[in-house]
Amino acid sequence: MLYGIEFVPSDPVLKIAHYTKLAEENGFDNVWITDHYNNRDVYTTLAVLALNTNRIKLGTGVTNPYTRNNAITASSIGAINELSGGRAILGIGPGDKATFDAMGIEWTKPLKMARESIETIQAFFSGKKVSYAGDCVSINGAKLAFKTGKVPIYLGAQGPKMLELAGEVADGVLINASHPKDFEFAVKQIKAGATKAGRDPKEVDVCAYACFSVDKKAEKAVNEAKIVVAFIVAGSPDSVLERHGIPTEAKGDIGAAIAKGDFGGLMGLVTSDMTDSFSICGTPEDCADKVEGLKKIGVTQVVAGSPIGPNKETSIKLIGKNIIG
Ligand code: F42
Repeated sequence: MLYGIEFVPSDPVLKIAHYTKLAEENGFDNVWITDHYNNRDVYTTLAVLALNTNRIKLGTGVTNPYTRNNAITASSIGAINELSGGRAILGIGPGDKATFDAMGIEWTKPLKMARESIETIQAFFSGKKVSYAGDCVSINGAKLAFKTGKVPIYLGAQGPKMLELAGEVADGVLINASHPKDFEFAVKQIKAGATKAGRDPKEVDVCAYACFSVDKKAEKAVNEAKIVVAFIVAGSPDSVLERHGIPTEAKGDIGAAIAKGDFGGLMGLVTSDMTDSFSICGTPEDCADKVEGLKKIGVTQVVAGSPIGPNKETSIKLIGKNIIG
């Protein structure tokens, strides 16, 4: 099992650099930095991390092809690969519609856009002059003036077609989920895609990009996870809630509490079924058991995503000592 950690650059870059160094010292293999326009820029953050670490792999977790041209993405992550001595990973996905609406960017054909972008960026990494005339992507003879190396590409995916696409074309897949039921479904889809493309499914790093919260006191860890879980429930398709036996009406109540900013009320609406379905949380032993369950189903990397725990430094050390080992 590989271990990753997610940081959101809503925190200052130097604070993330401190946490990332600590994660490296505690045995984490990968750090993933989210990409939303309202936070600090993902490549600025990764550049600082590259200079402050020696071993940990550095990924966008995840960028998207709507806000940045694919040539720019290839150049940006290529520079991070050079700066870090070959430790970069490009996590890419179709992105978050709500933030694109706010930016005035039209969000069309996410599946097609993802496929065409991966194909284009792979062509840039090979050092060729790139011409691509797709439905969503158009590049007319662009070529990077430096060698990026072949940076692995991971696709952010939850839906059946996106997961299948990851199996066909990506080196890894970042799946926003925490429960074995979701991975049973996901692994089947990834395998189908890999088989269709004549690939060995084992080539694909299957990452549980999980809401993670660990503390020596289970209750503290669970409470810390509740707000993130509430947002996951509110944003989940009904089919996902039904898969976990969670009443779909809960989505409306939780959505209303979020809209009102009633975070106290939210804590009472998030049930233990919800935290169990949508997070890995509890004591180090509880979390280690859940990780073991995911490994059996075919997960090859667990990413400790927000909130990580009530105290990030303590939680990073607990994961290092008790889970990564
Ligand atoms: N998004 C961000 O913007 N920033 C982040 O930092 C970020 C991090 C992140 C980490 C892990 C992760 O798993 C996702 C993350 N995301 C982040 C979200 C990510 O960018 C993607 O939006 C998300 O992973 C994609 O979710 P999804 O697999 O459910 O895909 C959606 C778009 C979907 O509807 N998929 C359908 C499916 O079955 O998979 C396919 C829909 C389809 O077929 N569409 C057709 C097409 O061509 O696109 C068009 C259909 C039509 O009618 O036009």
